[in-house]
Amino acid sequence: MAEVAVLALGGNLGDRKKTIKSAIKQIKDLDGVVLLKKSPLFESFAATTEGVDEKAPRYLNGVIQIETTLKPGLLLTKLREIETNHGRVRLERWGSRTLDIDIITYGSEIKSGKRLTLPHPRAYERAFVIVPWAAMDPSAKLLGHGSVAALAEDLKSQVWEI
Ligand code: A4P
Ligand code: MG
Repeated sequence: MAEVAVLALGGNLGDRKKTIKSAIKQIKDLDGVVLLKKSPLFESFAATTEGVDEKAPRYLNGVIQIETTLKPGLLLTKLREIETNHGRVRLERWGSRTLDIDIITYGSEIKSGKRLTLPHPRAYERAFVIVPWAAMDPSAKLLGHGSVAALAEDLKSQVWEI
């Protein structure tokens, strides 16, 4: 059965726009995935484990909505491969990266696993996820947090469209 999922893409190293566009194309080309919607891209300062770092390279972020027959675990594996194809190296948590792809929601699935937590546990408070999502889908709801557009109202000063 096909489910609708929301994916967030972001990066702060290299040609960020080119990387995100290329990653969206590779996601679209996966067997069992149809691209439904994509957001505009927004820039923001890096959120690090130490707080907001205005001196670190700025991130570019966007979200997409897909329909997929891939189960969440397999989808995550495919997305990790696409990150690696774009030069992602894992050095430190929340460290600079060419490309990060997170699964924000997968249908109405709720799970808290070692490898995968759904919905993404930090999505609701992240301007770089919520603001593009609201722009892409003004009527979207995030399980446990309600209207994405309402969440975006409080977060929109932290990101800018480029
Ligand atoms: N994982 C669990 N649930 C999920 C999910 N729903 N989607 C696990 C994707 N992955 C999920 O991720 C760490 C682990 O999370 C994986 O092993 C996966 O099994 P990672 O991509 O290896 O590392 P990460 O991205 O550094 O960690 P994490 O915890 O995903 O961080 P976030 O919350 O994604 O934050 N600042 C700006 N401005 N823009 C950004 O995009 N991104 C981050 C990363 C930090 N600061 C940022 C941005
Ligand atoms: Mg991540």
